[in-house]
This record gives sequence, C-alpha cells and structure tokens, in this order.
Amino acid sequence: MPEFKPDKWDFRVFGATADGREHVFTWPDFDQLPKTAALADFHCVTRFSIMGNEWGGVDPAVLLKIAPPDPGVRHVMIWAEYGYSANIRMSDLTADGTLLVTELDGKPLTADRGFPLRIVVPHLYAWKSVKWVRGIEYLLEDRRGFWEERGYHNVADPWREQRYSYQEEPGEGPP
Ligand SMILES: Nc1nc2c(c(=O)[nH]1)N[C@H]1C(S)=C(S)[C@@H](COP(=O)(O)O)O[C@H]1N2
Ligand SMILES: [Mo]
Repeated sequence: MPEFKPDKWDFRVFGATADGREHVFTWPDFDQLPKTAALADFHCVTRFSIMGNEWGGVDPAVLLKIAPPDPGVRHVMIWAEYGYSANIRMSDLTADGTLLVTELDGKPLTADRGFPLRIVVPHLYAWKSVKWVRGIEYLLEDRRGFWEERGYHNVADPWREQRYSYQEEPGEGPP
C-alpha cells in the first residue's frame, strides 16, 4: 500500500483539457473542495459484493467545472499510485453515484481501501473503482487501463456480466 505524504501528494487533471494546460491540486487544495455523500453497493468481478456503502467525497462535476475538458472528450483514464489505471467513459464519471471518495461510512478511508483518495464508480465492476488516485487524464480517444489491457472488459457492467474483453461488442472498446 502506498504511503500518503501530504506535502508530496498532488492530483493532476491532464490530457485534453479545454485550455490545453494541466491542472494540479495539492492535498490542501483538494481537501477544500465541497463534499457530498452517495449510498451505493459495490461489485467485484470475482463475485463478491459489498452492499450499502456510504461514500463521502467530491462530485466529479466539481472538478470538471474547475478543470474543464475539451468538448471532444468522451473517455477518461483514472490514474493511481504505482501506475495502476482504469479507463471509464465520461458518462460513467458524470453518472449519479460516481464520487471521488475520501470517506466511507463517516470515517476517512483506511489505507487498504485507498486512503487518501479513491474513485468509486458503483455501476461498474470494482476494478474501475481505482484506489490511491492521483489524477485524471482526459482522452480524445479511448485507451485501455491496467486490467482492460490484460483481458478484462472495457465497459465492465456487472448487470451484463461484462467480465472479459472477448465479450465486447463492436463499439464497446478501442480497436
Ligand atoms: N490502485 C488500485 N486500485 C484498485 C485496485 C488495485 O490493485 N490498485 N484493485 C481494484 C479491484 S480489482 C477491486 S475489486 C477494488 C477493491 O476495493 P476494496 O479494497 O475497497 O474492496 O479496488 C480496485 N482498485
Ligand atoms: Mo476486483
């Protein structure tokens, strides 16, 4: 598990930003953003679910306002410590329930659950819910993240059991 160093930690919004510049948040910058709550279940591809989590954190809409994407951006890459990543659609980032999470059930995240910051995308398999998040890259073309490159499904809808890339229909993943 990565160690949190508040003075070294930053959060970068980069790639296809509207103004072409990278936006960098320090921990105090990020921690000052307004927080909201979202109640959601959590589904792992290995067939466990954790029901009724009360996540607290920053609505991605807040970030999209401060660091807007180019209007052509339809996909984003969520980046973590040590190079872990997951790609999601812009529509997943802005979906109801998706949150940049700092708290679970009223307490700060524990180190193993992603402290100080993770994303939760409750309507997709949990490998998309990147822990120890350090940045968001706006993509003009979709690109596969860590598990998506290794044979997992590009979209990852648990209700359609989209586990593996061989299940992808045309248009569900980059070529
Ligand atoms: N940075 C990072 N985030 C990650 C992972 C990882 O290995 N590294 N594993 C993913 C997987 S496969 C799952 S199932 C969930 C587990 O989240 P939890 O520890 O809160 O249950 O985290 C996801 N986020
Ligand atoms: Mo997982």
